[in-house]
Amino acid sequence: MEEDDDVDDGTVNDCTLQTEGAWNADGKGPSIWDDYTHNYPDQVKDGSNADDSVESYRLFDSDLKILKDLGVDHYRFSIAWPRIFPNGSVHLRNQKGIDYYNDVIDKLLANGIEPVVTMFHWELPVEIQKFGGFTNSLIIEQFLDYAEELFKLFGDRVKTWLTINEPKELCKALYGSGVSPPSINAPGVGDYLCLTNILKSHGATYRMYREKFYEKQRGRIGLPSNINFLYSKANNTDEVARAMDFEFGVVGHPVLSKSGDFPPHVLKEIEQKSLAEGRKRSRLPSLGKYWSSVIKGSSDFLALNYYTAWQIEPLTGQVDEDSMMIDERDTNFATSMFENCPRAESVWLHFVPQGLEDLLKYIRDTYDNVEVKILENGWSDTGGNDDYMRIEYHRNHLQAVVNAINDGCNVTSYAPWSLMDSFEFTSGYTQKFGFYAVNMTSPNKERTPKKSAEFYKKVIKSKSVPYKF
Ligand code: PNW
Repeated sequence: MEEDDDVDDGTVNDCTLQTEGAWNADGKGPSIWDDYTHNYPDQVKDGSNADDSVESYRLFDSDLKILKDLGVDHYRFSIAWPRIFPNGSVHLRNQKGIDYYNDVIDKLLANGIEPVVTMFHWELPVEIQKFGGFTNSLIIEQFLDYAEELFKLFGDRVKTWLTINEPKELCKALYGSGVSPPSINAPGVGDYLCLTNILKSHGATYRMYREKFYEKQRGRIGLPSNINFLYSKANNTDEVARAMDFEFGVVGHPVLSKSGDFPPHVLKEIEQKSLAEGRKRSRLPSLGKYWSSVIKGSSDFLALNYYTAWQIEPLTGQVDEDSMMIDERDTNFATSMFENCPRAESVWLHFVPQGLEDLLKYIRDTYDNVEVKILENGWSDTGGNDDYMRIEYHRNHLQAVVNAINDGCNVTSYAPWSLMDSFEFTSGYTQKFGFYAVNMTSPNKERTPKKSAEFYKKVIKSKSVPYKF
């Protein structure tokens, strides 16, 4: 990053489910991931679970030490809903869980590190899933109750809140393809129900904060969205615009556009298909006037997770059920990787830094140059401390951000994913994203800096992108 540029690039982040461990300690209730990994260990690549993980619940002081070692000024972490409300309902609270997050927040602040808090990073209380989770509109008031408690408990000190991590990826995995618990395979139906309920939960939370808390607490709220940039194989800009409406518009358009609704052609195409299937109405539930007005403008910045870019072409062959985009039956686009870009350990991830620059320009032009905070950006490998590819990844992505800023994009912060290696959902511990390795066989699970930690320290200290390392 150039000397004169004002992006705050000090943050790193981690997800609680992936790092805390202590899955049933001190009164915590089970999340759907606890149940799933216990009941179906064969569904996790290495048969592992997050029961202990890297033990941030017990070893937060070690995390704090490496945060200070890096020199960051923000730390993004998530609150595990069932750690403080064991069955999801706020009438039963677990004081020890609350004490833990108070301690984390206070220690961060005492060390000059601002807490950036995700309310929900996929640790859904089992009891809530029993009633349908995000496919039941009851979730809206359950989430609202939960969010209100978080503002009351922590809002005096937390000034940046993120509601629900990656709605599109979450809905697709849980209720579309069903690759994650509760494994509901209802593509084009379950995922859309989930998406609308998340948008409503998020919008209602934003309004409630504004009405009840903003005056005193003065915090800001965002909805973290993973957006991969899509390039047309045929170099067709119309295809890119239409595909991006499915990739980001299904989450971003209702929040950021003037209509407060899904992109018009997305609405039209899904409705036409649904009617042609003999249904009475669109599989994509209508938001309606009231909810559109709640959701419209319900974020103070665009919270962006960027990892990679893909190629698209009109779908001609068979539908790929595993496509990471929203259902191909509706998008009518097939996605593929670029042949010549280095591949990470995660199958969906390869090295396309230009995609970040192009995405930021797309956001600038499509959504009125909204402020963007980059909340995740990272590279997975199989481990090892000489992680030069991770350094190249971050160096090139930071340069892409600088280029975009120099071109008028409104980016105000950058946070890599992630601080240390941790539990990577159905990939278990086989994919590493961290700047620090964790000794999983030692009692105190020591964190050791990789070469990339040294690199990132330099970035933070110099506020510039080092050309050589
Ligand atoms: C993120 N994609 O999810 C999550 O927010 C993190 O918890 C996770 O550790 C990280 O990615 C690395 O996997 C994503 O298909 C899931 O492009 C899928 C995609 C991107 C991010």
